[in-house]
Amino acid sequence: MEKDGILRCFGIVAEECGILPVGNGHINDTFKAVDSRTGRSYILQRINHNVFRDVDLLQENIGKVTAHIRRKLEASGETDIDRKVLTLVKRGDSEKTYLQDGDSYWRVELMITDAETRESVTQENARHAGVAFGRFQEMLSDMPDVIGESIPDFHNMELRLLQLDEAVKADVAGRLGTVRELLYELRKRAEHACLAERLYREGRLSKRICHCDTKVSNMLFDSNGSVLCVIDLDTVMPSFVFSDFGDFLRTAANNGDEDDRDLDRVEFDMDIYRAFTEGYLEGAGGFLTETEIANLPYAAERFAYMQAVRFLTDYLNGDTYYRISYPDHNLVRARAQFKLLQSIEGCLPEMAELTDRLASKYAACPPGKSMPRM
Ligand code: GN1
Ligand code: MG
Repeated sequence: MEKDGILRCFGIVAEECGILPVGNGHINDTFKAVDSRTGRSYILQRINHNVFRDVDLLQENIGKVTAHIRRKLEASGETDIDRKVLTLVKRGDSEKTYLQDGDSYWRVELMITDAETRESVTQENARHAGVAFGRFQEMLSDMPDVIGESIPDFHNMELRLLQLDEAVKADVAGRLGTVRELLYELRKRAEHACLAERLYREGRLSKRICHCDTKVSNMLFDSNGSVLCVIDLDTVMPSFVFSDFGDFLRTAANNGDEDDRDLDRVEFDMDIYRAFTEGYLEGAGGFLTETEIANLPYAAERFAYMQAVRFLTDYLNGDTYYRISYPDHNLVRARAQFKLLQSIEGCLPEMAELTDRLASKYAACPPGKSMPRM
């Protein structure tokens, strides 16, 4: 079916020639369309079914999460709610919020109007991002519905390490010889990297509903610089709060690029850490436990480490997951993430001291005060 036909199934009338590609996502294909009768704008997306294998679960998750956030915003007297939470459009003929057409899966959302994105991170927008992602987790912390994992074991560190071991054993691309030193360094840190999984097994850490793809490009800003809305809810799933805290810093607090060959540029930026942590603790309010707050510096380590492991695994597997631009791209990425990890390790005492200080200012449950919630 053509895209205008897909839209008609969602009750929207648009000319095929006016349905234009937008955004720069790597996973789904995204288009903008305007309903010629009402003038209202919509986002049409083809969902990448190879990454998100259970589209029914995916769409149910997003439906539950957005409905819960909408109820919270209404209860707190917010106005302009259609710009502050995503709205999925239902099909005309069913309660479903997606349509399968042959091999493709499609969904439609209301387009959020007069919104801007930011591609680079400053101290100011890092603080705004912290508030937005902290508040996002906080709003979902009492959601009664259960939601599933749209990518099973997505942020499971123990499984990521098993996948690395398998890739090493198979060495299908014959690349093991070039990565031995990096492998040795990563394995030395494996036990520490799995701290969250251990705390969870011991009943000292809970899973919450997290965004799991926190980056500055996944937020929409109002023209005055404040955050309107958190977007890209495909990976929203139960995880440790560390997912959202750590993965944001992995991208935002790196002075170099994710795939920088010049490792001298790859340094952890403590000013971004301070601004983001301050915002995050303010946004999260009182729901975080002592264990969660005390391990926020670990969250930053965990995600630089996890990404080094994932890139190295893909390199050994012959580049089957991440899109690459040149033959050793995944190795360059893995080395850059490892350099970021080393830089974070050097900052840990300062991060711990700062986090404690900010927690006593913003969080209802600062480290030292016991408020177990397991
Ligand atoms: C992928 O495609 P993008 O940039 O949103 C990956 C993340 C990684 C990231 C590394 C579904 O995200 O987990 O951190 O690449 N998403 C998926 O650049 O695997
Ligand atoms: Mg994404």
